[in-house]
Amino acid sequence: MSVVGIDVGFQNCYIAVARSGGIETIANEYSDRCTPAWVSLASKNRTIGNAAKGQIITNFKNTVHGFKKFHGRAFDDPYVQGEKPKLPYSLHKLASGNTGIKVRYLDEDKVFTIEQVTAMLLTKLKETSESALKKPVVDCVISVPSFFTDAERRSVMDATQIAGLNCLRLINDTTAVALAYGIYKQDLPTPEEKPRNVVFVDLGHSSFQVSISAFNKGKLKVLATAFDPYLGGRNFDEALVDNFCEEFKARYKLNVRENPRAILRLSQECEKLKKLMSANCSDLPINIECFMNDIDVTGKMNRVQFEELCAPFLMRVEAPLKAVMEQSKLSRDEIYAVEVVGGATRIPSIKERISKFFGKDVSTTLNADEAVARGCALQCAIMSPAFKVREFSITDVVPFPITLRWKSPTEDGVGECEVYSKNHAAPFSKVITFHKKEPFDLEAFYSLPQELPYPDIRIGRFSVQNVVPQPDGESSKVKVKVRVNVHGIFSVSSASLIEKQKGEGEDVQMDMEPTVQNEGRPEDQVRDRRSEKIHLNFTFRVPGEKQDPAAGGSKPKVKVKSTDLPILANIIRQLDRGVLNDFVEYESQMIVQDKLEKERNDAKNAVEEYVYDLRDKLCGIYEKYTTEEDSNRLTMMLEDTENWLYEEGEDQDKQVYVDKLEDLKSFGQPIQDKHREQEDRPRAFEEMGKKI
Ligand code: ATP
Ligand code: K
Ligand code: MG
Repeated sequence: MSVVGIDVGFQNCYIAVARSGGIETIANEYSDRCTPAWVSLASKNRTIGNAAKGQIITNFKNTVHGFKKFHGRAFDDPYVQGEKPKLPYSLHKLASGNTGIKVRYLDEDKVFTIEQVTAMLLTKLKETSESALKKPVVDCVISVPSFFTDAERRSVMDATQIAGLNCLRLINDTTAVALAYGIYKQDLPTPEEKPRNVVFVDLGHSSFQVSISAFNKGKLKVLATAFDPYLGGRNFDEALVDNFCEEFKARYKLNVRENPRAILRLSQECEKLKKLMSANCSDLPINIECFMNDIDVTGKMNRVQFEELCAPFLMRVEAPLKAVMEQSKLSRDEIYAVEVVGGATRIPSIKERISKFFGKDVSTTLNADEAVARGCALQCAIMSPAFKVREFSITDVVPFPITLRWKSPTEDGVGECEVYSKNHAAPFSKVITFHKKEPFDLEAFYSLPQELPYPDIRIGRFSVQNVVPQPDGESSKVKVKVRVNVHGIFSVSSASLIEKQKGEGEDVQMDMEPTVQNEGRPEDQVRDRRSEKIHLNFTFRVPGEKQDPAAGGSKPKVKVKSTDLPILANIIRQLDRGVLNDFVEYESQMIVQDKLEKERNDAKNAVEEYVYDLRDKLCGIYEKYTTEEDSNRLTMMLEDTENWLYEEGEDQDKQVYVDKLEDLKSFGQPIQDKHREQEDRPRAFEEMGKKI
């Protein structure tokens, strides 16, 4: 069983695995521990990661990046509409209203859903893990931003399924970092002592996340999270790009905005400049040769100018810090440390602002790039039965409060109840009791629109079916279980109809107001899914008494029968399940296609290599093992083959190359054999000499 943690960043992905030695971040085939979140589609195959990034200039229309935040988003979403003009590839409105990506693939126009695109990236990350671990990888833990909503999380989960992964947990970025921080600490307070409160800050390429966790031995509890989902390193790059676009327009009369390739090159150079400015205060140059219309451009900037240019973004750092402190109700001196991760926290002015706000230096004890992936791998190891890891329980929070709404005969025709408040512990499940005579719908939505990262507050409609009145015509008691699961995804997970058994029992109050009942400690939900079974015997509330779900004992027990009720879920923006299965199939076809294309290319390269190698040797070490005539004939053949490779041989089936190589070898091999024989002879004599 594999133990793999994956940080799928907006820009950079990292993989950590558990091996006998501990948690290790692994490198891809380019010996790079970072795999860019890039996918490039072409007429014969896909390239993903580093190789895809290399296609950006030559194949920019079909090279996709910056797609992480299209998960779960409507095409009409303001964020999506705002991104559209900035992207070199095309977005497409899917029939479902979701955001799709339109590219040329296998010489056809193709639209991929965002789940498919992320699945392509995950396929690459899966393969990288498999070649490092030398075994199949299925189980994994993947990180998402803490502000990801239900729709976004479900969409990422579907992507993992398309890629053939079994995601044991979607874990919030900052929670993964907290785990990576806490699990190795030997000096955490005991459960009875006051917890150690640590702030975690992650500023990546696209977003800013802050959380506070309280640590005791063997556990961490997230107290609060806050974020700016639209603040990240990319804002700083964009500010630089804007600046130089204007400057180049004035100085060189170039309209850079109209040229997507030029914009892409300028972005890359601006990002480099930004990074250099983190280490250097003085003027730094930007030089791009043959930028547009054969013109070379140059520019420069220093840190003071950069900070001025980016002041509007720097100003946004404080709000989430303030929010997280207010929510946690902690004072600054109750904060033990402020740990920062994420590439963009390397900007000195960002660090300064954070440290000024908390009145203490920020700590960089964690690896800024790899901590999220390491935390994911640790969580995966904890959840995997194959690994023995120190027990460490995590209680996370619900970032956005969730409300249920239903039709009700009383009040204004609707009933409503907030089932999860802000920062409610998660995972967690609750049982809500309804009194109904017929099937009913529960509409789930986010209660605070202003806090959500997008305007659509809906989560989904859950229809509780097969509800019937009691034999005496009265309403039936329906117990509905709602939960936020280990991935942070909400659902109405089960429902049951409770029937009193004839002739027995007390007169039980059937109030019209639903009652909410918490089930178990949140930790139990992670460890033991069985605890979610609805028990057959309930202790009902007797009129006039205070409700106490835990109490039993002296109260009269009523014999009841519980019947599971089917629930029909209609989830906002969720991929159709049938379509999802088709995508699983299609992804494996694309994997096969990529593999075949790779084999075809390898076969072609083998011919080319053989040509060069043999030609060299014919005028070198093979010279004395062949006649001049044979050698000339063969050299001609090699030259013909080389020309063929550039002409009709450029794009042939694998078998054609294999045959070609065989053909050449039938001439080359005898010479090679003679050479080897001759080489081996003196050695054979030596051996013989030793024996004698
Ligand atoms: P997200 O967390 O938003 O999904 P991500 O995880 O891909 O994004 P990171 O890898 O944490 O992002 O950070 C990438 C960002 O950090 C980029 O904007 C990059 O330019 C920036 N960055 C990296 N090193 C430096 C540096 N030395 N100075 C300034 N910025 C840097
Ligand atoms: K990352
Ligand atoms: Mg990140």
